[in-house]
Formats: sequence, structure tokens, C-alpha cells
Amino acid sequence: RRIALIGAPIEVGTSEPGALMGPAALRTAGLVRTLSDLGHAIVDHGDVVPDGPADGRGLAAVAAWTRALSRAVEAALGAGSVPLAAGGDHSLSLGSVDGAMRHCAREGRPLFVLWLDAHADFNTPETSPSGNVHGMPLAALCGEPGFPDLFAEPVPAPLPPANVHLFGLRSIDAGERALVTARRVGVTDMRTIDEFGVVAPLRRVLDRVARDGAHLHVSLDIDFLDPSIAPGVGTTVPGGATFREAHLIMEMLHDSGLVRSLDVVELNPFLDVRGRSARVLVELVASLFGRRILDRASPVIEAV
Ligand code: DIR
Ligand code: MN
Ligand code: MN
Ligand code: MN
Repeated sequence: RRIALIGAPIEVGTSEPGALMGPAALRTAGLVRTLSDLGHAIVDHGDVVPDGPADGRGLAAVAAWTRALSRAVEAALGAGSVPLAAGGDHSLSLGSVDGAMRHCAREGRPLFVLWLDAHADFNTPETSPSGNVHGMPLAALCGEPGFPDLFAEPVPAPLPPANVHLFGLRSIDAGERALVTARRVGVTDMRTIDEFGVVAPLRRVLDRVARDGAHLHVSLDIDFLDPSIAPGVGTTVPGGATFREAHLIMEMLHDSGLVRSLDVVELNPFLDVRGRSARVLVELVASLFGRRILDRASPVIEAV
């Protein structure tokens, strides 16, 4: 496949500095080399440059990044590539998902977003206890009020909340819980994963995406993972996915053949321990793009 790596060194959406080093750390951990060794044609487009003043932590700064990243992602999709947006805090998904929405609107195809995250990221400026925009991107994308002038004109139709699935949820604020419930966002929370594992819930999501003929956008927040394997993030939450769970999810996503765009977000190298989190992310991305231990059709596997 053709992959377009788009660095998004965004940290205006968080109060914890360091995420702007995320794209550099992912490159240092061998992201490009790993994917090209798998046989993909990967082009590193460098880091996106904000379209307008992007200092401060307000929505205006986020909007400047959003416009620029949306254009880069839409262009990559239009050229037949899989855009890989490397962040950067999770407010970058405002741009990547907006770009995917514009591409899908042109193709007349629905967009489905799989959100691998400890958090729901469904706050609005009104419900947010922190004021950090990285806790709000899904609410903005789904058309909740309170986000003026965030997206470029013409503003696309909002993402239907039923086309969003939160996976790995284990930390939610009171206001966003009410919104997630009222809007009927799809959720596989940690309790569900503990009871049923990752396979059955993910298979249901993938079946639905396949049935709808939808474009699948995957947004991987590193805090989806347990802090013991991925400490390099500003908002660790205990009880996260194990490496084996995350790895299996990536293999299933690859085997589905449905993933058309990807975000890898919230890596904060300043908080990382000897590059461990960056390396884990590269391993997971490699599995999503087809690295496997053995072919499933292997006679050894058939025999068991
Ligand atoms: C929290 C944290 N719900 C907030 N959100 C984070 O600030 O809105 N999302 N860290 O990834
Ligand atoms: Mn397409
Ligand atoms: Mn997030
Ligand atoms: Mn998170």
C-alpha cells in the first residue's frame, strides 16, 4: 500500500508540554523504515505547518492546525494513499477526521471512526473540567455546539455519533458521559473487554463497517495502552490494554482490509522511558500494516 506519513506536532490541545516531540520520536523509533521493510511505499511528508497563528491554547490555535492537517489528509486520500497522522495531542484528529470526512463526502461513502482511547474525548467547552481541547475532538466532529470557526468552509455535515465507536474507555467526565449516552455513541468500555475480551466486540464493529461499505478511520491514543507498557503520555490511566490485546486488535484491523486512515496520538517523549512507548507504537503500527508471525493459512496453524 501507499502510506503518507504526516507529522502533526500539535500540543496546543493539552496542558502537558512535550507532545510536539511525538512525530520526531516516532521517526527515531523507526516508523518509516519499519513500514517500508514490510513492502509499503511510504512517503514522509514532514510536519504539517499550521495555517495561521497557532500560539496559545485556545480554539483559534487548534483551528489553524485543523485546517492544515485536514488539507494534507484529504490530499493523501485523494492520491490513493493511507494517511498516517503522527502526533501530537488528540486535537489533531479534528483535522485528520475532517479531511477524511471531506474525502468520503466526495466519494459518497460513509465514514466510521474507531477511537482506541482510555477517554471519550466528547467534552465541549461547556462540559470540559480541564478546558483542554484534546478532550473535545469527537464532540466537535459530531456537531456539538461551542466550536465556532473550527473547520474550514464549507463545513462538512457532522459525523453521525452512531458512526463513532469508543474502544477501551475507562475514564469519562460527568458532562461527557451524559452526552455520549444521549447521542448513542458506540462504546466498548474496559469492563466489556474484561468480560468478553477484545475479539468479539471488535468483530461486531468491523462487521458493521464492512456491511456499510464505510471508510474506517482508526484513531489510536497511546493512553489506550496500560501505562506499564506505554508510560510516555500526559494522561495515563491504570488498567489499560495489554500489549497482547493491542497487538491482536492491530492484526484484526489489518486482516479486515478496512482501514483507510490512521492517527497515532498523545505520545509525549518528554515523559517516556528510554523510547519505550515510541517503540511500542511502531510495533503496533507495523502489525496494523501487515506484519505477522505466520501466515494464517500455515499448515501448522491449520493443524491446531
Ligand atoms: C479529560 C482528559 N477527559 C479532559 N482527556 C484526555 O481533559 O477532557 N483525553 N486526556 O485523551
Ligand atoms: Mn477513498
Ligand atoms: Mn484521546
Ligand atoms: Mn486519552
